[in-house]
Amino acid sequence: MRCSSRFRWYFAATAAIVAGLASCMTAPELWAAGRNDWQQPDRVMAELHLRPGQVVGDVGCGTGYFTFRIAKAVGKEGKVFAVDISEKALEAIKSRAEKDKVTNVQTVRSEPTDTKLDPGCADAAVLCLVLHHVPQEQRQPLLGSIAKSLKPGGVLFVIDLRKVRNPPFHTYEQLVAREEVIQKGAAVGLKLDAEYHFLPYQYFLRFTRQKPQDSTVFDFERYPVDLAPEGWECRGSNGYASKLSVAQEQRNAKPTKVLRMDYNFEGHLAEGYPAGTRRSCIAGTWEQLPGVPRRVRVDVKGDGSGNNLVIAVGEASVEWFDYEVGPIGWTGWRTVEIDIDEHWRGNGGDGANGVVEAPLFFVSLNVEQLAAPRGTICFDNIACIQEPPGK
Ligand SMILES: C[S@@+](CC[C@H](N)C(=O)[O-])C[C@H]1O[C@@H](n2cnc3c(N)ncnc32)[C@H](O)[C@@H]1O
Ligand SMILES: [Ca+2]
Ligand SMILES: [Ca+2]
Repeated sequence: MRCSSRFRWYFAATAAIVAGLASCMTAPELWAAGRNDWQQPDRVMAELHLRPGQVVGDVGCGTGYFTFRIAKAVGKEGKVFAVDISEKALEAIKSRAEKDKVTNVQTVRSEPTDTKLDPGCADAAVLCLVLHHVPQEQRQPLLGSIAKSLKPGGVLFVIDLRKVRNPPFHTYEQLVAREEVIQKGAAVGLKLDAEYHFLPYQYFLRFTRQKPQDSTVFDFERYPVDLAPEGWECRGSNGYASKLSVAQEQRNAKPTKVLRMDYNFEGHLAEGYPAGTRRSCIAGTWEQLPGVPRRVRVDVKGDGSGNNLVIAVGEASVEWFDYEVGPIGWTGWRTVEIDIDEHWRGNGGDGANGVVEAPLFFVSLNVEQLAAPRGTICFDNIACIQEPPGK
């Protein structure tokens, strides 16, 4: 008899429940016992299209249901990083690898929002039945960390339980909707490009890490000279004494427009800042920066003032990060670059979780008084770089 696949799965699940009831199994045990029936590991593995020699991250590997299947698919020349936050899970993987003489599995103890994998190291990653164990606010950062570990063009497979009413074995609240995964993936540069519908309880999605996009460059060429560019403002408690404008500069034998900040700290109230550190003269823009910026680069014409330059970014969870460039000891043009995952001096804001989440919606260039009360600093070619550092 040929039966519809839905009927077959219903039948398999029912049979498992009956068998389970008979032996007093708990729901999770029941779930695990019949797993090959509903997980269809051979068909899933075929859809991963892994090739010998590839490097794959099995994130939230557990005791290795997929890890060892992947290890076989990528062969001796390839490698599987078995990533989990649980030491116990990793111990189980290590014993099994030892017992079965599997040499291409390397365990990695991760943090909830950091896979600890090297940037751009993997051809593919698998995230199976993990997201519903991850608290809501950690899901996007975890996906971002996985995206970062993939080579550009690398793929992530996400398999998780469909968020349906009255789900078997889990509560509705625990489950993560397919749409949420797609939306959070998109925010970290993972594009949904395939979906498989053969699993009875789970969605099965394939995402591709998008190739780095062109940087967003603010070169100020579209603004008239002398007018503060639209969307940018000059702030600070004596902001009116400071002025933001667009200036014409002769640079490298080529004329260009730049953002010019004439700052004046005199009369500034130093409230809330250590004596002698007066923060003012903030040039900022609210234009959203698409993609997943890893670094911010800006050309700066210094004034030799010795004042402090700080670049701040605001991001998707309404958190603010301050990156300290240091004292402006130079005159003439210099390119400065900050790695937005590191070297930050402080953070805060409504959704502060210490993680930079895409997209950035705010970039500002701040001068703090350490030395001279007045000066002029110019900025040009503010760029958001999509590649991870070291690329
Ligand atoms: C239900 S098991 C799934 C294991 C395996 N992927 C599978 O398909 O059998 C979930 C695993 O995810 C791990 N986990 C939960 N949150 C994690 C996170 N933020 N990063 C990495 N692993 C995580 C748990 O420790 C657990 O081993
Ligand atoms: Ca310019
Ligand atoms: Ca954040």
